[in-house]
Amino acid sequence: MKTKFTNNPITKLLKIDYPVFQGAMAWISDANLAAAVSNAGGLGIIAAGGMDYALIKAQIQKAKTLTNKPFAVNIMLMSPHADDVARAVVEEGVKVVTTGAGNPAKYMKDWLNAGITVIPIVPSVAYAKFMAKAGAHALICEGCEAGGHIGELTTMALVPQVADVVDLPLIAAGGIADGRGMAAAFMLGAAGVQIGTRFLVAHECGIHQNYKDLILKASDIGTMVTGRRTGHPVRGLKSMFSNNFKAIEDDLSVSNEEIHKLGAGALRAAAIDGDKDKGSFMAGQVAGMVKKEESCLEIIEDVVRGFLEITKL
Ligand code: TUI
Repeated sequence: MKTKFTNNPITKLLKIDYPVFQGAMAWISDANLAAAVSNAGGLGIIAAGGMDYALIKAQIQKAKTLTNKPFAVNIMLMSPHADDVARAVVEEGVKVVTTGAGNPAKYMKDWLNAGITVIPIVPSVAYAKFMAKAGAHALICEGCEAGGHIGELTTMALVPQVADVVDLPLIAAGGIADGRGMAAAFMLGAAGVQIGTRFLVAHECGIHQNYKDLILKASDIGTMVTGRRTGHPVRGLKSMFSNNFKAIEDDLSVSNEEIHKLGAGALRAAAIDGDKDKGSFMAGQVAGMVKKEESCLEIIEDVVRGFLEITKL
């Protein structure tokens, strides 16, 4: 199977076996999960969202002990620790950085000087063009089927429009959980995919079992978007938290600041405590397709096998 992707621009750029990235999920994607994905031949990504300087350094060092394969760090640009994390990846010699939820332009020079491969997540054509000009090596085009913080466009609409105007390898994200989604993404112009939600139930994913059980029993219409009013829309499982959040958000007497406070700590409550009342269980629309717990290797092999069957490569 490995030889099938020798001519793929993503596997060549990153020196990995399969052009399959594990989505960076704050409070979830740690060194253990990232290393398991990298060891399976994909690109494991440590999510620095929620981590300070000391914690991300420790996680990077841990990942180096768990895998000899390339792995990435995702820098969540809305994080108060973004500056520190941006420095930590240079100090630790991280080879690949992805960014999300904002503009990484102010870090690009340092990262490129350090020889880091930079792959920003983009939600629009304008942003894709901007990142290409800033020196990005590839782009993750994330549609609003994805879990977590999302843009306006679907993956189906975003990927081909970016492919038409940007001459960089593209990784499609949002709404992809199996080989069919991967094949569809390639038809749209992507050369790789990023998968988040399916990895939530990986054996190597250390989140609370309540979170995994909620994903396993989610239906196709099991997610909703909150936070549109604050300008930071987030997709997650329908829950006590998201329904409350939506009701308060619709109440115009409540200030944006108060709404922000509501969200604080909710990711941790979901991932670490499995708190069904207070937790924000972020997940993509494909949650309804995720039906069993598996290892990262089984997930990646199933996605790639499905892709190869459909495309007859
Ligand atoms: O970043 C994500 N997904 C995330 S981050 C996250 S942590 C969080 N916690 C609480 C509230 C909000 C977030 C959970 N999920 N995906 C990548 C992504 N990037 N989606 C959209 C964007 C994006 C949006 C605007 C990228 C660039 C951008 O630029 C605007 C600008 O000029 O700053």
